[in-house]
Amino acid sequence: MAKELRVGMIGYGFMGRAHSNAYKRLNDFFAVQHRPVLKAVCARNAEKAKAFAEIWGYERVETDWRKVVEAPDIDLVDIGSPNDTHYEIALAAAKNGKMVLCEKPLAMNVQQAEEMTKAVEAAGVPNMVWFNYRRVPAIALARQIIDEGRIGQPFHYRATYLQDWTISPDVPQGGAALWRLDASVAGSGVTGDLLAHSIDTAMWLNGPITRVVAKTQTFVKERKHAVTGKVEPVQIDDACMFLAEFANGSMGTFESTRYARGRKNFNTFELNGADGSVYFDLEEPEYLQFFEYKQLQSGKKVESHLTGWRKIHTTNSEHPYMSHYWVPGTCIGYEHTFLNALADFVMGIESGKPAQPDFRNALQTQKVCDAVLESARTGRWTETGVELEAVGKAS
Ligand code: SOE
Repeated sequence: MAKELRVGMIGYGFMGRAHSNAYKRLNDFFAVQHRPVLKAVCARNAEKAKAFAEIWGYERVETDWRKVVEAPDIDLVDIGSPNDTHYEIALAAAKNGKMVLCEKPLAMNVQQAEEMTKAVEAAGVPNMVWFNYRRVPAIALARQIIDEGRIGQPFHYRATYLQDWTISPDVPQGGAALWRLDASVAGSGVTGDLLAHSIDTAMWLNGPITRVVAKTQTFVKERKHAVTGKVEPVQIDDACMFLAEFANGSMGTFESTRYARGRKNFNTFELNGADGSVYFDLEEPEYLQFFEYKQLQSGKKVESHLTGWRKIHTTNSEHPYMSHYWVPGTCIGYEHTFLNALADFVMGIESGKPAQPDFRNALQTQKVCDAVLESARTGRWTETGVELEAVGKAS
């Protein structure tokens, strides 16, 4: 008998849609005991929220998030609204004993993220942050390959996350879909928005980042605010590059911008170790590239004339998540990364082994983001203060 998981969704933007799709499709693809019920969607604009509720099948609309977090018929509060709202909603949701799912980045800064982590832990409520790229089958396969010891001692980690949608100085800052350009709402620019993804993936694959040195740049200095119409100084980082040291002794480079003409969502990483390397590029999401220096032949590891990069099409049923979908050779898409994340979360509730990244794990990513921004301000190497334990724990 299915157990209802009654959802209160805060926000109806890009992420409100991506998360809602996951709730709707969960039971079609995953044999879990819980059945999501879309109870309420909340947004300030009642008309838009109503239209959203009709499309996605939410039973009711609220315009005050407090009504959702206090409602007795809600089990899970999903925070898909802009970054400056995460803190207050998460604290109230935890206080009311709700499960909390939160869009990335967890918070505006480490201080908020720490309080949010304490709140969900004190309340003992299941929690997770939607770092969806961990759920790309090819990225999950990279983790498996690393765990199997096939990369050997890691030396280099290289990540890029490039987009191009803010190049025009005519793009306004603030308002509706443009809040990502408004530092008072987003907290930061590409560091919290894009590098948070790269950092989450990097620490999941290669362990804690201990020190960073960073440089940020703001190319367009002033933009019109979409709501007030005033031309105001731009406070976000348009681009950010940083060097990193990992606890395992390897070193990393991270590059992110929204000014890379032609790059729409170019999210890549490469890890080079003594015995092998992995490379991933989100523009070819179903492929993982793997280089194995020595291969097993007659029980011995040898380098041969056939040694080279392999481009693995991660669509077989033995690849992560793929047994839930179609036949080998057929792909899944961006939306399935959210579905896979939700499935992991629900299976975590059912098995008692919580899915990652929970708030404490995402707090570590927030620490790296804050250290990056601090380093960009001072020009100095900066300790991240990442709790090694919290990154190292189960996936
Ligand atoms: C920014 O353009 C953005 O929408 C991010 O906010 C998402 O987290 C990322 O996955 C896609 O790009």
